[in-house]
Amino acid sequence: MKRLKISVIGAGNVGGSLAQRLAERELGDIVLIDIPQTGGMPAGKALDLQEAGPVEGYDARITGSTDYAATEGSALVVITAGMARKPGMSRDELLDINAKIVKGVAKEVARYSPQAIVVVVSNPLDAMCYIAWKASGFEPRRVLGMAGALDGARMKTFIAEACNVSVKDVQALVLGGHGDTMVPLMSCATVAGVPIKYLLPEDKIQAIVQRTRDGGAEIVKLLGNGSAYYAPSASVADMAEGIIKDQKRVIPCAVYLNGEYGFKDVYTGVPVKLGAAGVEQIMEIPLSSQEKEEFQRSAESVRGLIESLKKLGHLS
Ligand code: NAI
Ligand code: 2OP
Repeated sequence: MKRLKISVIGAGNVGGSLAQRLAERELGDIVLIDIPQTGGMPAGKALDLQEAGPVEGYDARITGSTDYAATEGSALVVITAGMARKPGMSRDELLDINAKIVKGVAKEVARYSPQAIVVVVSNPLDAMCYIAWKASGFEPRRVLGMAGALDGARMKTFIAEACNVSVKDVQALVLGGHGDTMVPLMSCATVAGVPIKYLLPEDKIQAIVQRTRDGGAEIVKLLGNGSAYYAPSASVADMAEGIIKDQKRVIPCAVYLNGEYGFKDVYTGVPVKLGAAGVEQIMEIPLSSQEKEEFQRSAESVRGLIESLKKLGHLS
């Protein structure tokens, strides 16, 4: 069977770590792309990963380049290009600089891989999905963003720790934008199907909600330079596997809403079914009035960023 091509744009921390995970899962041949100013860096990382193949036992052709021609005919493209936040910086402060980068990248993706499915990682995530969608001209089901998988993984980690149980038995769901207003849905959190409200007191539950919202900032502060990449790359790898293997995985992702949950013309995080066609179904779940209010606030904050993109001239 012919191996599919997966291109990762931005060969930095997330991009490099993601290329390793994709190779280890043998999801296809991998192309790492970065800007010409990085010289041989993408090719160097690619060769290093290729040489790990005989040790790890994976078969994948991994190449790196600063020329988008190498990405031609990709089935899947992951955009990790852009600046990461520094301590004290919010994701939203990356808006202007990363909008320019993501717009340019999305145009190259559309030029060389017109049939690709695009997974956006660059921040601020939901607004960058919107700009990638517009700049690519692709239908919305082929442009989605990674956030809920990561935020949910953080929430599961904190629940497992608080309950002293295996992470394998924890289920959790985070809706909304990938920012301070995200909505960790404690009503959907369970340990092996047992609702979390029967296992933890309210103050512990609220502490988990807040730590989930602050999850990215907690890592930024600890690292001192740059942001998280191991859990982000693992989250993208799960989405990539769901798409490449047509697994029909249900994973929360940032997707274009056209009436679902009462929102129109905005990208934000909701549970979706992922398969070979990209976003194959948006799942609408009932929410309490408080959850609805929080979700509304989160979607409105993404809408505010999209308005800023318009004012800055990125969406004209
Ligand atoms: P990084 O700084 O390690 O890597 C970014 C790479 O992008 C650099 O190698 C840079 O040269 C490259 N780049 C810049 N402009 C480019 C262009 N026009 N074309 C191709 N490559 C370009 O940053 P890191 O840690 O890999 O993060 C990347 C982005 O992902 C950031 O915006 C970060 O905030 C975001 N992120 C989002 C997450 C999410 O949950 N959605 C999780 C983690 C990171
Ligand atoms: C995170 O949540 C930086 O958005 C990234 O770690």
